[in-house]
Amino acid sequence: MLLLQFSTSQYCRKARLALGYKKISYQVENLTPGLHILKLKPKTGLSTVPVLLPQEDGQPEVIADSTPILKYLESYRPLPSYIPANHQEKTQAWLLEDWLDESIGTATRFVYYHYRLGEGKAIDPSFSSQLVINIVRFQYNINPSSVKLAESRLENAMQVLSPWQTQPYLVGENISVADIAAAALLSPLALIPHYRQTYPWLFQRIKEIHHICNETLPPGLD
Ligand SMILES: N[C@@H](CCC(=O)N[C@@H](CS)C(=O)NCC(=O)O)C(=O)O
Repeated sequence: MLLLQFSTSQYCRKARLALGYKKISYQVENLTPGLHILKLKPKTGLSTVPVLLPQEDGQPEVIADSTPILKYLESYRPLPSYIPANHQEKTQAWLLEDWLDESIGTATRFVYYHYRLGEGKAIDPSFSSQLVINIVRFQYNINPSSVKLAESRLENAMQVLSPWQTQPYLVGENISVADIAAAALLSPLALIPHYRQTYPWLFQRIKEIHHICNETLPPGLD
């Protein structure tokens, strides 16, 4: 299988966690931001990574978006499963996955890029890095007001994710798509001291999920 990705994208990390959990061997192709559209648009009609190319007879040619990728991998290799068998837990896990994708992954992006341009500039002050960050800021309309809203969404998210304070998994007794999504999509916060100091349990769980999924730890936790 081939995963088209940006190496630093937390949505691509989510796909890698799923591939790693299922012990599926794969290769990655790192796309160049900006030029990625030329490669992706004709294949998927979208401009976002991750995109998975199974490259096997009898399999779909292309799967775009991290959620369909997780669903596809579950059907491709059902065991070990990251979807609860219990109906209520399954619904809960997918609900959390969708909320993490649509709301919390975006809020994390806003807060993270805002930090990288200000207090966190020293992480990589190079011209090329700051240029990419500025393009992302422009693309997603990241400004002090939208960052403030994102920060308050993240504070709320910590309440929703509070089961992680006392138990290893967000839903039920086993790892689920909710843990995989949370571990990937919140991982950029590991570089921001406020979150590290206020929510140490969050980063402990992120580390544990990465170990279970055989995935390299994100920057700040490595
Ligand atoms: N809902 C999508 C979100 C993916 C996403 O936002 N990817 C970003 C990188 S983190 C991207 O490809 N941005 C480039 C663009 O929008 O052109 C998923 O889960 O795959």
